[in-house]
Amino acid sequence: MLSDEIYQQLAALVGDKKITREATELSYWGKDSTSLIANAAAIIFPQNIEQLQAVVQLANREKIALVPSAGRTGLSGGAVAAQGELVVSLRDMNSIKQFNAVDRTVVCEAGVITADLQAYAEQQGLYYPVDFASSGSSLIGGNISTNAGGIKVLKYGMTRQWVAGLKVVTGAGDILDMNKSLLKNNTGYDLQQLLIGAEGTLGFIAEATMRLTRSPENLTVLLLAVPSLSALLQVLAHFQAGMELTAFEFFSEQALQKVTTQLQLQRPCDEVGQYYTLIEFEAKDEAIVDQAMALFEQCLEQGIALDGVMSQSQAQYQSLWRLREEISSVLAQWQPFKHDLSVPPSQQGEFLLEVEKIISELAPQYQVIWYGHIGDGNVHLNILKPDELNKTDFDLSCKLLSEEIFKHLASYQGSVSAEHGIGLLKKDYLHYSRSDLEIALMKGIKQQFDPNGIMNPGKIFS
Ligand code: 2HG
Ligand code: ZN
Repeated sequence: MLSDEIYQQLAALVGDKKITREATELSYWGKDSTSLIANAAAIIFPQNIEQLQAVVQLANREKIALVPSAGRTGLSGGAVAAQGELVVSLRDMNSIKQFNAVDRTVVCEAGVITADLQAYAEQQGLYYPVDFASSGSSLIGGNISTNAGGIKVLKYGMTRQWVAGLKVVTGAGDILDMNKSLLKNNTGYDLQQLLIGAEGTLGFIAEATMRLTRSPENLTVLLLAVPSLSALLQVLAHFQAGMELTAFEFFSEQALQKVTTQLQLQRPCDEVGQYYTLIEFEAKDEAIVDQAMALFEQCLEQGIALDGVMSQSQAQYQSLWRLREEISSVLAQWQPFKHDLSVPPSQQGEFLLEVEKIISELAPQYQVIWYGHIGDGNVHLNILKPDELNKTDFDLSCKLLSEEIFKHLASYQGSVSAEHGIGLLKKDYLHYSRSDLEIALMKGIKQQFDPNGIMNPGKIFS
């Protein structure tokens, strides 16, 4: 915990109004979207990179542990101050500084909201393609620190792909300016890449140059009901062979039921599938729409799709997407135990069935909901808490289940966290996805960037 003297020194760096240790503020700012409990010493809001650097330098002198905080939408506990750390929020460093139409890049501070960057890109006639349900509150710095993925990874990749340059305050308190905006720069180790996905364990991302791209034309979705998982994967192969897709998402009948019931939405089609897929593409011209319809009809003929609907308007496009995007927030009331897994799409069929078998044998009373970005190999598994169990007992039993699931995942060389990061919640399972040598090298890298171990201690590994 911070002494009064250090607190006053911090206040002198940023101003009295930009630091607080008021209890309600601490519990709000001290955590992310997980159910972990915040135990923060104080929360500080630097206004610029010089103030941020001064805070990190003071923290090094006084050995104060820091938790970088962005939009606090994380699901792995990466931004939770669980051990009396000082939370450093980059919320106020939120200006979009410079746009370059020729390079198609924009320089923004870490606190820019993802949706604001998307809107800014649109004003320039361009597009920032990394997108997810929490884009209205997540911040670019957090997106970069977690290498956020989302619903359009199939076509556009993850956040990493859109970072052209970074300006960082390292854990040692140095400003590392790699904000170069070069597409080609083969001059040795790419240090910038180390910061992307480092979950704030190496330093603070203060500013980034983000790439923009051409705006997609007339995005359209086709929602199909499918009879089984193997049919779903055949639909994926069929569409990918036939046309370019911007997204291929899926969710189970149980997920659809929860969303339509809770939000009082219409079911999308008459037939009931075991799963549904949302296939998104750019309907640039009639020929593409005809091609999508032809592929859909072939799926019906082959019995790998049961029914479907194609969006005919922007409103219908949005209402179909809503069925997928609302799942996570609708499920929150069941306090689910979450997994964010990836195995190659070709292995998904076998993998999901084996996970279901593990759960039905070890915990048959648990309801399992599958959804996610199956087109890129990333599935979300939410295990719902039965009413009669308390959360602690439920989480404990799910941890035992998880070991079995992860042993199985490791045999596919899958990932224990496809897009949500490791944070606090997944660190016990890191070894299922990364070798001892990899973990040792990661620790060595941390030592270089953060010699006093003040940056987000205990996240990713202990
Ligand atoms: C999504 O794809 C998010 O909806 C959240 O990554 C997943 O809450 C989850 O498990
Ligand atoms: Zn997701």
